[in-house]
Amino acid sequence: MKKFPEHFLWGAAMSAPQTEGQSLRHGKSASTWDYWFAEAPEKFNQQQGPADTSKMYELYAADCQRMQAIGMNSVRTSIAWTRLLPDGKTVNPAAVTFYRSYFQAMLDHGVEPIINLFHFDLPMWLMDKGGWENRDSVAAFAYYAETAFELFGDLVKKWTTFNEPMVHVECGYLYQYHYPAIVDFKRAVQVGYHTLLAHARAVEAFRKVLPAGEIGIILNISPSYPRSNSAEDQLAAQRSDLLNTRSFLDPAVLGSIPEELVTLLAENALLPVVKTGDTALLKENTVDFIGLNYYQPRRVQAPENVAYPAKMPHDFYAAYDWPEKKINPYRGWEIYPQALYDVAIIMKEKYNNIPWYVSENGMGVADEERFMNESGMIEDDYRIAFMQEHLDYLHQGISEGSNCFGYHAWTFVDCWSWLNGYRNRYGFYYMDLATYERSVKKSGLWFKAAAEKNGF
Ligand code: BGP
Repeated sequence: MKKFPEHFLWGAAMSAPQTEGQSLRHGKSASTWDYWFAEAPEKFNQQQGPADTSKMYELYAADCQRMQAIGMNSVRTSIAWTRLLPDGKTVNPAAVTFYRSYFQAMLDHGVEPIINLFHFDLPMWLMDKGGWENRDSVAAFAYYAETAFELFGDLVKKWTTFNEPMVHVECGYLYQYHYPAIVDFKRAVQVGYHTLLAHARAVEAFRKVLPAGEIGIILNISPSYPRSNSAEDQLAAQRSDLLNTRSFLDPAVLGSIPEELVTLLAENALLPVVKTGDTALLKENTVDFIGLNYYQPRRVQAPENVAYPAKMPHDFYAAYDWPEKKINPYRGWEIYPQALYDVAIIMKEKYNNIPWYVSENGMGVADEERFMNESGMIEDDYRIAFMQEHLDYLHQGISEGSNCFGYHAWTFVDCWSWLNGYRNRYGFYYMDLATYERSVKKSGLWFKAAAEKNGF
């Protein structure tokens, strides 16, 4: 039996925009997702928009019971900025009532809340002023963060600033999966830089308001594995990690942007506008812990025939189709659990063995109803195998001294996802789209047993 450390967090991750529903109601204003779905529905591979998602605004009390029923001792979700501060300044009393009752319900069911502030859902009023490209977004976010800490800090002890900040940078400003769907490397760098400053300003506010609490940031990590040992392929892998991971991880944990990244950006005329005081802000506001979302690795090789200065990140590393890769046939992503061991060792050796946890890991499955048995239960043995393999490698990293304190699956109940709607199901609970009824999957029962034994 593989035992995990004492007080290990067993849980699942979610986000406000993907689960709450009641968007644009009860005082909530529009996020870029509400706006974009109304303006350009053809972009969305789905019928359902962000309006109702999993109806947790109404169903949260029963959902907290369901969390407890599958052994979850913790959960991560986010606050919707547009619900708490619809105009960026005025607190919405309905939001305070809702979030306080929701977080209290978690606590009443023995589920520790980890509350995140931003999960891709930028307020439209801020987007209209240039969004993260406008430096005023930094102060606006810090104000929102401070307000949330003051209103909910008595209930919530563990906070995170952003979920996968690199995703809104690249999807919004390079690859056109998020609004405003622009393709401009230099603007993407500026957006990323302001996001980083906003994160540091929120940490600064946190130290004043909740000195006894803990704050972190959640980053997506896809370790880059080079095609060969050649110097060119190795450099491509290093640059991929530098741009995709170290750009946020180094400043968050070590207090500064890597020198190699500054040089690379300078050489390609991509440096953002920086102000006096920024370096000190980053240095003085490092985090207490890190959350890492891991789904799949990156396989990279040296790019060919690129003219510099670079126009896109892929001018620094090209994708490589590793012939031995194992694919999730229901979502298309590579399955490579060994990466969790590698990540554990990187955190130990390169990041001062800072406390960290797996903040998302999961297996998306399209048309999952095909695995429903006669009694209506989804028999997701593939997901059980997926989690077990990942936890195996994580356990190995922990037994070699990596300071990992938890594992959160994506996700608790099947949820709405950005451009994909409900196509890829990830939940421990299946959700019927017509009735919103939830029913536990086989993986939920497996998870309960693992959580109760603190291992498997
Ligand atoms: C992560 C996001 C989640 C969720 C998940 C699954 O990157 O933090 O919000 O969407 O990916 O992705 P998808 O639903 O596209 O399969």
